[in-house]
Amino acid sequence: MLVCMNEQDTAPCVLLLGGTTEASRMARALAGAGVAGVFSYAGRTDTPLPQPMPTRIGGFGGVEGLADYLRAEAVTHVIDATHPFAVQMSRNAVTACTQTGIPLLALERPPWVPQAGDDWQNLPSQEAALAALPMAPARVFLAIGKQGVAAFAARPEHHYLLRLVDPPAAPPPLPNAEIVLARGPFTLADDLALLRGYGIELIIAKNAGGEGARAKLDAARALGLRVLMIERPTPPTRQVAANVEDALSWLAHSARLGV
Ligand code: 3Y8
Ligand code: NAP
Repeated sequence: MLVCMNEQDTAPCVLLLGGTTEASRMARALAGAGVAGVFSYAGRTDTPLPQPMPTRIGGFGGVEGLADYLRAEAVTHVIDATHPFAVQMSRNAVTACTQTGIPLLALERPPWVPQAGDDWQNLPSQEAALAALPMAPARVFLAIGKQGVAAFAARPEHHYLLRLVDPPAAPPPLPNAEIVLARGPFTLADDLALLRGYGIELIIAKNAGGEGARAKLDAARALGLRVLMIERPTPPTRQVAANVEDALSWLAHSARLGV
């Protein structure tokens, strides 16, 4: 799918690495500004949100695959708007853009910080969150998606509520688990009802930041529930913008300079 104009054309052509609320907002801004480009999903979900720009789905095949893609598609700029926990993609983007000399910008949202009334325990990893579970059986909202669930089979005594985007291919290896299928962004009313409805006593969450997943934290505060908050992995060093407007300015400035 050759979306970018041929090499003679100097107009920018952006590869937008997506999968977050900010990426969807960035796609609308690029399409609105008439900027050529490709939106990229990893293919983690069955029916990802349609985007207002040409879209590719699936991995690139590591750093080399991404570098080959950038050259073959004559991409002029990469904007990495992936999730803060999608750290492998972000690392590959830094390496491939360094190899190809293509400018890269990360569109990164700040982490959530606890507010008055929050009862958080910050943990460096999912394994640490597992170890921090109470000894006595508890009703736990495991709000980390599907990729990390299997590890909690080590603590089968708890009752888990899982929120997944798609139905799992097989039942999770947890004897006491219930599944709700929902695609965010979520609202406070929905998450209050969910926590009350399932009698949740404890939440395990990733420090994703942004607005799409924060409702459960506001609901936890209102209900006085403890949150085991998994801190995000350290991203690679790269240029970062915190919002779409700054990303558009970066693109305009960088394109004018012809870099
Ligand atoms: C495939 C694209 C948009 C993007 C919306 C955001 C908000 C809703 C909240 C909870 C937490 C979780 C999870 C979550 C949220 C947004 C955003 C965000 C968290 C979609 C999407 C893709 C994915 C992948 C999916 C992961 C999972 C993580 C569920 C689309 C809907 C838990 C992360 O079933 C699976 O395999 C799900 C896998 C990676 C984490 C995991 O490890 O399981 N996101 N989520 C992207 C791709 O293929 O490239 O299908 O439309 C996007 C969104 N998910 O445009 O509005 O921006 O963060 N996604 C977390 O943050 O904790 C849910 O339930 O409270
Ligand atoms: P990851 O662990 O960082 O990446 C693993 C591999 O998945 C990458 O090396 C790449 O494969 C492929 N990949 C990841 N994002 C891609 C993208 N946008 N386009 C094309 N290929 C991609 O990623 P992840 O944590 O599984 O996240 C996958 C997707 O879900 C991302 O789009 C992310 O933004 C979204 N998401 C993730 C979370 C989360 O909690 N992790 C939350 C919300 C949304 P190759 O090496 O083959 O190129």
